[in-house]
Amino acid sequence: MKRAKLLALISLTFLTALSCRNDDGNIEFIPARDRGEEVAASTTIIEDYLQTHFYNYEEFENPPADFDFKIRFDTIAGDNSDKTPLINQVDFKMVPDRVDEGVEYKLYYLNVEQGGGATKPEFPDIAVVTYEGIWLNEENSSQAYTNLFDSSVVPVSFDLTGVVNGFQDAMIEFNVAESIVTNPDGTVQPNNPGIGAVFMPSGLGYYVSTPVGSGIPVYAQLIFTFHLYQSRQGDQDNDGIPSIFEDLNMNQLEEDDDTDSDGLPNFFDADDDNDGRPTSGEIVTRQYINEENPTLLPNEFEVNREIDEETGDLIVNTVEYIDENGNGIWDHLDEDI
Ligand SMILES: [Ca+2]
Ligand SMILES: [Ca+2]
Ligand SMILES: [Ca+2]
Ligand SMILES: [Ca+2]
Repeated sequence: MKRAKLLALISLTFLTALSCRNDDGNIEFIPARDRGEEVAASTTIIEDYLQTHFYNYEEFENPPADFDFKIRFDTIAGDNSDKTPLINQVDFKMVPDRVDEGVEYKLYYLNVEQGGGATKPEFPDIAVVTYEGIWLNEENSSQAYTNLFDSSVVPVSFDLTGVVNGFQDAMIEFNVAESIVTNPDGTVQPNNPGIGAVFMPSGLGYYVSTPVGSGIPVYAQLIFTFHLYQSRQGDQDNDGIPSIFEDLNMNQLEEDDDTDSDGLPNFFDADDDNDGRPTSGEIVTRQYINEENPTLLPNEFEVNREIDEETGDLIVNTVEYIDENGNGIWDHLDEDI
């Protein structure tokens, strides 16, 4: 299936030039547009869409018997000219560009249902969603204005550090479903999931790094609608420290913490200080079984808690950081020990 590949973006590499053939048939490189300058253009295109479109809010208010709770957009025109435009119903937040420091986006998102579960995904977690991805094109008049490029009606898991940034930024605003019901035929259904949409400027989408064969134009703004089912904690480098703890400067970005400056951010680095001892060997992980409030050591932190499906036991997972030489630097971040 191509769907997982499409949404995924190798977020650590960014193209800075586009190649194309000139009139003589030779390959020419065109520098990518200035990311800061592109912000205003993206915002205008998205706001124009939000002003001229509405979603099926009436169906959500009074759901028909067979309603699938999918968000659908349409143009405000004709019979629908009295509909409330999206611009009056969306929220927004300011989000940093991941490439150029100082560049910021106004990221619009639509919160149709917050989600009835207790937790929200953290930005480096793994989210289970159904979704549709649409690109918005104003670059090339020979292509359609909007086009569905990717979707999944069955729930799929996405590593939020590996998808387009605007999707990550939106997902952390929603709660997971209250519960997941498994039907007799094996399909699953969420009970009270997070339901929403995000309208992302190209700089938080693919910019010029559009997936090969996807047909997404460069600089396209993207719209994703989604149902958020579940999420689980990410530990992408499997070093025993959840990725949320590896965001040392706590700026909600996984890309810019790299203790040993080896180009691998800490969340993706199994030897964070490059001293040859893996991080997993420089920390202590523990499990407490059926202890609601275990007494933790001074430098021991709760990582997560889960219920063992077979035994029903409550398991509290912890990590203890060590500073063996007492120099104030945790061993797993200390290249000297
Ligand atoms: Ca980790
Ligand atoms: Ca590193
Ligand atoms: Ca690490
Ligand atoms: Ca060390």
